[in-house]
Amino acid sequence: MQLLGCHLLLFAADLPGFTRSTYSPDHALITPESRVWAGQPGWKNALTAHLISPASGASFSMFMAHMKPDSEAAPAPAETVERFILVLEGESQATSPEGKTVVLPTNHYAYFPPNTPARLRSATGAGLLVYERVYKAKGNPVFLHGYVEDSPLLATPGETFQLRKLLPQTTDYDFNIHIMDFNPGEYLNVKEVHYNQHGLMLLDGKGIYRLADKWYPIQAGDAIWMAPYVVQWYAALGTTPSRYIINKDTTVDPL
Ligand code: UGY
Ligand code: MN
Repeated sequence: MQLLGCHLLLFAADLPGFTRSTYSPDHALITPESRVWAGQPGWKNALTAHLISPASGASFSMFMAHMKPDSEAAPAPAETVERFILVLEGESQATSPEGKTVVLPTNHYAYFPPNTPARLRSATGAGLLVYERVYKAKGNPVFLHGYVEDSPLLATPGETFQLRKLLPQTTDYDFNIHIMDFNPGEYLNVKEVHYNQHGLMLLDGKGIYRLADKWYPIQAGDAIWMAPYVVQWYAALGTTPSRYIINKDTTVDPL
């Protein structure tokens, strides 16, 4: 039976020793079967899986957090570290610096500036994608939160994808979080090369990601690390739209 092609395709992901994950100095693909869950100081009743961190040459960390019922996260570990979270499943709650409870269901996000009294917990359990980095600007970023779909679509001259930026585009914030939507068949017009680094997670759909001189089939749940200047390009394929989340440091002078 397993000699039939369709069976081989179905079982490929479960083959002992098989993974699509790959790492090179300028990019990495981290697929779900490669996530390693562990405890992390400050995360009570929660497990985290780091996908990208300074250990891979990045200037930021990107990790998943599995918050069990009645869990909480201490503030980001150093006073200079800022944190962004997107709720992938379940519901978490933040306490604003003013002490107000902010409910964060799936597809809601929150930004915690460095050294904030704002707190994060989950009463009933939640799955999060978390970005952390050392704050590099000299502004006054504040705690904020929102629902992804409420964020307005922005102009993308020359491109067909739809773009949302979840953080304010002011010099108070030294990075932004982009949500990019593609219909099947749409692709990046610019074959990008730039100084910014990216940590990406494909939230929906499937397609082909070009990184340097390699083309990777990817699907929802896959994460990608892009070092500065790596050639990057995406084409959405299949029958359903693609959505990805990606971080980008923007207001920091590359010098
Ligand atoms: O803004 C960006 O750099 C973004 N378009 N990059 C990407 O999607 N790989
Ligand atoms: Mn880019």
